[in-house]
Amino acid sequence: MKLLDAELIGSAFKPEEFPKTDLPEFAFCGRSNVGKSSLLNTLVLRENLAHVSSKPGKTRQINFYKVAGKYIFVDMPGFGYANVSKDERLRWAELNYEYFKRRENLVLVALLVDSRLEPQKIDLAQVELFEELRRNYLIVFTKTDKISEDLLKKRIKEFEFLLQYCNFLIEFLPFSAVTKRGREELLALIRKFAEKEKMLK
Ligand SMILES: Nc1nc2c(ncn2[C@@H]2O[C@H](COP(=O)(O)OP(=O)(O)O)[C@@H](O)[C@H]2O)c(=O)[nH]1
Ligand SMILES: [Mg+2]
Repeated sequence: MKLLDAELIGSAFKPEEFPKTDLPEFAFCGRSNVGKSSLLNTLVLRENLAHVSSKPGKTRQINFYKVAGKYIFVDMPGFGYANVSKDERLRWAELNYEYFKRRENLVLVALLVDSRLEPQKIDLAQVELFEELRRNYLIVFTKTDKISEDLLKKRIKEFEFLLQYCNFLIEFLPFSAVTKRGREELLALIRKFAEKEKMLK
């Protein structure tokens, strides 16, 4: 397994702060505590690229990383944390919308969902946004080391049923930061989408 070098190239609290880049971009999003920081660290094999925190809902800004000199990985702020004000929630929703609407080099979004939970409304709202904005996305099931293979199959079926008419869904990907399940598959998908983007340019 290779260690990828990663460098923070920008943080944005508002759209004007999005960095200008010309590399293919990949965004990672999901509810607070879903395992996003752990997944990002597993992908680049770093201990602390994205801060793994025990306090959910702390990161409000969008963080942009240049990875392996070839990609931009974007760490979106976690959502769905109960203990935030209405103002904060609105601010998050606007930043989230503007990001997915505006980013020209964004080629693929990974929406992380906790494999232990039934499909959540707030995650399905993100799916609707990606469909509306015509963004390719995959659903990553996190923490699969915590559930049985039978439950995982059932979970995937539930999502398959709900998302059967979606046009921009690429695939469902089981993942675990503990066993590193799904890491190679996710990196392969990222390479594939980056190549495709290069050929289109
Ligand atoms: N068992 C297990 N725990 C995980 C996994 N990924 C994250 N966690 C734990 O879930 C909690 C939240 O993880 P974190 O990556 O900070 O989530 P974030 O808020 O989405 O960035 C932490 O206690 C992690 O150790 C996983 O794949 N398996
Ligand atoms: Mg985090």
